[in-house]
Amino acid sequence: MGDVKLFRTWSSPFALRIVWALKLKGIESETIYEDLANKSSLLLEYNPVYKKVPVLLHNGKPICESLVILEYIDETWNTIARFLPEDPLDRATERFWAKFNDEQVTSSVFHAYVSQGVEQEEAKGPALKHLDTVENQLRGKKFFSGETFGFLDLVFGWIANYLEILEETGGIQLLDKQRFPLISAWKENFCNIGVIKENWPDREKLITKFRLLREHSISVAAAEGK
Ligand SMILES: N[C@@H](CCC(=O)N[C@@H](CS)C(=O)NCC(=O)O)C(=O)O
Repeated sequence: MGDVKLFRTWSSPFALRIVWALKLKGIESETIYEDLANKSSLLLEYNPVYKKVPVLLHNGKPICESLVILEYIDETWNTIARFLPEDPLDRATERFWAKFNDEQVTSSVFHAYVSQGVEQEEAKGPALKHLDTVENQLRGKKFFSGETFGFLDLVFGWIANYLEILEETGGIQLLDKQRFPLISAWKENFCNIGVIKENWPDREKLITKFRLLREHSISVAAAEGK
């Protein structure tokens, strides 16, 4: 397996994808916890472009960006628990939805989360529309990849837990069971997987962290006159 190290923070949903992936494949790794307010020189050396976590270090070589890391793990340890399907078209489709999640869904939800009042009501529109699209991806399926858990479940995994933290700390309701019955059912299936439920960050700590994060984002936006 070689030497595997993961640079992460305890709360990063992007890093959590990698924690799950390593555990699901049974890959032993060392964890290096970063303080993003005071990034280590190693993090800056290994991810000089984005300076973000997660970074996976395999035999001294860094791999950055969580979606890239997930694919690297899947290809390198390819005999156990494959995440991506074999068929090139199916693989391309899963990559498309992963990109949609990271570029559209997360940003629209986050925008609604850090907004207030009328602006928040308006920002809910695009977030809900994106979640409708995600809901449609689950039609006739137990997991995003079909009957079995796969790559897209790791990608959309944040919806199963972080979203309710955002709802609670942002005074916003998005994942209504009536409107999103398939996401709600998937959430239960997903959270019942041992590796998933055993590795969620502490809920109370997340609430405190996200409350502060939201207050900070709102005061920065106010100072900038937004
Ligand atoms: N696209 C990146 C996003 C990673 C990301 O945003 N990481 C955050 C923590 S959740 C970070 O390291 N932020 C530090 C910064 O922005 O300076 C990925 O998928 O890995």
